[in-house]
Amino acid sequence: MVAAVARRPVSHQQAEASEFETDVLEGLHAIPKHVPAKYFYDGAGSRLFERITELPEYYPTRCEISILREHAADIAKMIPSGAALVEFGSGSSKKARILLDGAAPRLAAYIPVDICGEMIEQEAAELRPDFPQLKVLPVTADICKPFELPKEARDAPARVGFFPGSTIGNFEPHEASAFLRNAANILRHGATLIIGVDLIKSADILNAAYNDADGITAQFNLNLLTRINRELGGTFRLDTFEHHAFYNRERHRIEMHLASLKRQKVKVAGDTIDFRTGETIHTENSYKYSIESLAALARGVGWLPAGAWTDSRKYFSIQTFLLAGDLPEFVGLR
Ligand code: AVJ
Repeated sequence: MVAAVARRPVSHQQAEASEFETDVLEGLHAIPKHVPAKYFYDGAGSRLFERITELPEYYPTRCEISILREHAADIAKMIPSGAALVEFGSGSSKKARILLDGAAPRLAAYIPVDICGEMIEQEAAELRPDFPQLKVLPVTADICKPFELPKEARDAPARVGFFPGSTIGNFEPHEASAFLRNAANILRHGATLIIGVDLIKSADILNAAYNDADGITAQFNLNLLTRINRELGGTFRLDTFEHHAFYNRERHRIEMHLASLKRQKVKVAGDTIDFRTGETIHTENSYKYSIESLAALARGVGWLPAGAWTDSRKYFSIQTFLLAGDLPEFVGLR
């Protein structure tokens, strides 16, 4: 009758910290050194990202919002009556609100999905008073893995996925393809996907967007080291690392790195990490697509291009896709 092992309850916080530790140590022991970009977004990182979206050089957020506003009526036509709107990786609901302003009355439900449960619960609480008739049903899940939608969404005649912010650009192309396949499996037959994607453009404009004059993007990048110091007992000295961001034309991506200004040793979670002068930690890739290159990726996992809108300078795009036929016919087989 004696329980052999007293299981310590593992809080969500602890579980996250240990995944952070595993990923950071694995990345810092690898060649080249890297840390996944998703770890930028602690409290300070999220606030710095909000400031980035307001910078004169950082065009994506303003462009995307202007496309959503300007083409709201056309985009709304992609949302059938009675549909459930599923937002993937929903940070702030600012962009969803633009769709909800027109579509809320005919939606079965709005389902923001994010790995950070705390954030979407707060977002839902802020949304409900403004859309009192709308069922707001947050789901805490990793958008890259299978998860179940609430009954209201499963029973709806159609589901519309919304993935704004060019977040898909943080994925490697094979991961972006896996995300699109997962989205198809979750949204099922008759689904629509509305994606916001940053477009390939001149290197000057791209480089400026990630090297702002005020140095906010540098602070955002360096904050990762502050987070490692605080949460993993790191000994990074921020004045010995420098923000590097550049457009890699061959791979159509912005790369962000943190470069060590000297030869040094840094401790993280009890491990020692050696840096050569100039050696970098690769902290982010932000892939840029053309309308055609995203469509090709989507087609490969069963999504048919159904529409695309851009701003007047063709900096950013909103692209829509329809799921062709029933899933068992093709998903995973192409
Ligand atoms: C959140 C992936 C859209 O790649 O532009 C902004 C993050 N990094 N400045 C991007 C980011 C540096 C951003 N995304």
